[in-house]
Amino acid sequence: MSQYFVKEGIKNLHKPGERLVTTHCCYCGMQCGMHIRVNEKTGKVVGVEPRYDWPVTNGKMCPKGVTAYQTVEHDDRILTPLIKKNGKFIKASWEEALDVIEENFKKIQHESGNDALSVFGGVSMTNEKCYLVGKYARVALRTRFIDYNGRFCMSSAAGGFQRTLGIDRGSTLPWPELEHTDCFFIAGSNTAECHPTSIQWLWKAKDKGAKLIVADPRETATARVADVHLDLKPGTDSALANGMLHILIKEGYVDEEYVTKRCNNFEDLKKNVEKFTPELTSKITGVAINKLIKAAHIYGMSPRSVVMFARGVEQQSKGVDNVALYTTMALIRGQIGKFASGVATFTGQGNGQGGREHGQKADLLPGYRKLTDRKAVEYVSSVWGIDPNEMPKPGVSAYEMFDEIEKGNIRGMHVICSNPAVSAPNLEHIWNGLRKLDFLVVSDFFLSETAQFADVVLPTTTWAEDEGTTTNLEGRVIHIRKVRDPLGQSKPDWEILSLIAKRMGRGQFFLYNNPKEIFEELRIASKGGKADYYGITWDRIDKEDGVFWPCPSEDHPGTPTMFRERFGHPDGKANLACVDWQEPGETPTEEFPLFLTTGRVVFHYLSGNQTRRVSFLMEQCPEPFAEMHPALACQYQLQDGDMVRLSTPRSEMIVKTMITKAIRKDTVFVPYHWGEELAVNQLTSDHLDPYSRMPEFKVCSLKMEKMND
Ligand SMILES: Nc1nc2c(c(=O)[nH]1)N[C@H]1C(S)=C(S)[C@@H](COP(=O)(O)OP(=O)(O)OC[C@H]3O[C@@H](n4cnc5c(=O)[nH]c(N)nc54)[C@H](O)[C@@H]3O)O[C@H]1N2
Ligand SMILES: Nc1nc2c(c(=O)[nH]1)N[C@H]1C(S)=C(S)[C@@H](COP(=O)(O)OP(=O)(O)OC[C@H]3O[C@@H](n4cnc5c(=O)[nH]c(N)nc54)[C@H](O)[C@@H]3O)O[C@H]1N2
Ligand code: SF4
Ligand SMILES: [Mo]
Repeated sequence: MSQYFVKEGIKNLHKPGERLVTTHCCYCGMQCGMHIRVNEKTGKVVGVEPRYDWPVTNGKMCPKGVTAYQTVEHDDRILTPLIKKNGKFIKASWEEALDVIEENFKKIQHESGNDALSVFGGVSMTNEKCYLVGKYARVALRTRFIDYNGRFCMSSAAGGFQRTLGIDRGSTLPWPELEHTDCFFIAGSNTAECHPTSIQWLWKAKDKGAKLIVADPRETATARVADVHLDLKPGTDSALANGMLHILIKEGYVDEEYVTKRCNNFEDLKKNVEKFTPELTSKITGVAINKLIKAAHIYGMSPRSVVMFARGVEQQSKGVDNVALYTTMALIRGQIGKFASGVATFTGQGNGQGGREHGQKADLLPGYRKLTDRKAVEYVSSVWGIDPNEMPKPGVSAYEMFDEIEKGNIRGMHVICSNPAVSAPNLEHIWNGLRKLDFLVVSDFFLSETAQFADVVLPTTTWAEDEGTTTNLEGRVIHIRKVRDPLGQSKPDWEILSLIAKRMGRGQFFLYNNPKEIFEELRIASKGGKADYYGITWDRIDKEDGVFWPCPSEDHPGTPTMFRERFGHPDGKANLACVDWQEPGETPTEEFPLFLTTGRVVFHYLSGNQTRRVSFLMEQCPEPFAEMHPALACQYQLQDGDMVRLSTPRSEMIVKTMITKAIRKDTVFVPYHWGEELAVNQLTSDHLDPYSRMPEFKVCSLKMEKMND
């Protein structure tokens, strides 16, 4: 078979002189199926067609997905390594760039020890690459300091699922079953803008009479069509979930048999939620009592329900508690492990699920093994061929690596597939850290805001120039295909890491000829772990429309529905969450009287380093804005489009106002897809969840002032 795979039966999409390559979108966790159009003569990527026979997305795509192909051949692509000399980037050969990296990495480690180097990874990469980033840090650089952008994204969901269910798989059910769900309880997810192609499942279910409850301080497009919109104050999800649990228990909606057989802590839970009467819950959350009661009744009465959430509840200093409590709502209704029901977080990045399982996290090894578990260290060391005593200890979380830079403990960093100069909180601290580093390497295909700080920039390939697998938001491992050869001198990340490993004298551990060989090693490294990929092969993925982990052997069918019989804790039971509501890290004060919350718009992706280069998307949404209610605008004498200064205890920025009734009167929302003076992360706080170490991007206190003309 040629290296370019085309599924049969799509001949009608073919244009003369072109071939179609079947793959998936590079952006969000939906991983929509698509065919990329390639001009046969030039080998260039020229367009895209949706893939109608992909069972998760059925030919649906969003504005980012249909323009993603434009980034591949984009004029801004970095096509050679760049070395900074006298403050300017100079084009260089790979040998020159690797010489500089080897010299500086070795110098820093010689002077300050192995842990003076660090790695900041990302999960827009395939499983093969994410796996290799973890191995690169621990085996090639031999440092304990590695973490990744998923810390900003999925870590509270991971923590909440581990605590309650014992295994963190983003969804306990496959997406197409959602069509048969009777009730969706969606908290802190702007589904229509951030996972747009999920909406088809909601519509299908709604056509059959399904009910929709949405908890969000904003009336998002999804909240607008909800049966109940719980318009809570930012940072009050634990109170809301406890309040819902209170009503569900009081009104007899508990599945007693399921709870007795499959859950721990029910008596404690009853005591814990006792005080969360509708009155108290309403007082804390600001949601009207009748809405709370209506939502609980609709949810409680539905035979098949799904509790879903996203960063709105997770990017808080109590994010793990929030996730554990919302998951508990699904547990007491006996919904997990059954058809068309369960619990799911909307995984953010394309490989946000797979990328958090294979060792990019400061404390994790492949297959979700813990670095603090001696047996796990011994097993993975044996796969890697190193002495277990050589395995570095756990490091610190993504944001906390910048504290280590400030203290002088970390002196060098390799950023691979992330743009923290835009996307990390409290940017002043991040910018200072990036400036303070003695040596910074950035691997990217576009010169990001972070790359501007670098000493060496390494040109990587886009997702269309390499092959591999990702794991979508359902937990389904899927195939990303190579569409064209690497542009210019760019190289896939796995090859770059192997080259640096060789320069560091560790090349013998990185002898790969292609990504498939890495996947074969990953299968073994994950074998027996919670996220077991051992039974998954690339062939199976193609034949079976993806394979769901855990899949411990090649004759195992994979696991579309999690927890049918047992949960992931040693006793096989789920742990119901008993936690109180606590205030967010920062609350409004006299000087900063409003809430600021941040997030996304449909037209841009994360730090915007990719989508800000696509003209259609920039035409639709060229700049950030401060979304606020007309009543708030009136109080500040603001018209739509007026400029306002937004300040928090850390910093300030100036943006345009966008007036809409679709937000609480005490809350201002700003999207975060822009850099430098337009970066809202200048304002966000450095409060971290104590368990997941996830930053509180969703809540801080805000002062607003009208700018004089
Ligand atoms: N268009 C687009 N789609 C994307 C992305 C993108 O950048 N752009 N990024 C992808 C990634 S990596 C991620 S992580 C996901 C994120 O997907 P989402 O989490 O859906 O997106 P956000 O905009 O971050 O936040 C979701 C909602 O949380 C609400 N919210 C704010 N504060 C609170 C609160 O205290 N409680 C509750 N209950 N809700 C609150 C906001 O009003 C917002 O509507 O999207 C993925 N998809
Ligand atoms: N205020 C605020 N801040 C937030 C959030 C929020 O809601 N509010 N959300 C947080 C969340 S959920 C997330 S996920 C983070 C994401 O934040 P970032 O990690 O900054 O996300 P991206 O913009 O995707 O950055 C990825 C970079 O890697 C490059 N890239 C893409 N693919 C590859 C590849 O295969 N290899 C290499 N080497 N490079 C590649 C892209 O060009 C881009 O520059 O932002 C977080 N920051
Ligand atoms: S929904 Fe997500 S995966 Fe699908 S086209 Fe849009 S950005 Fe791509
Ligand atoms: Mo994310």
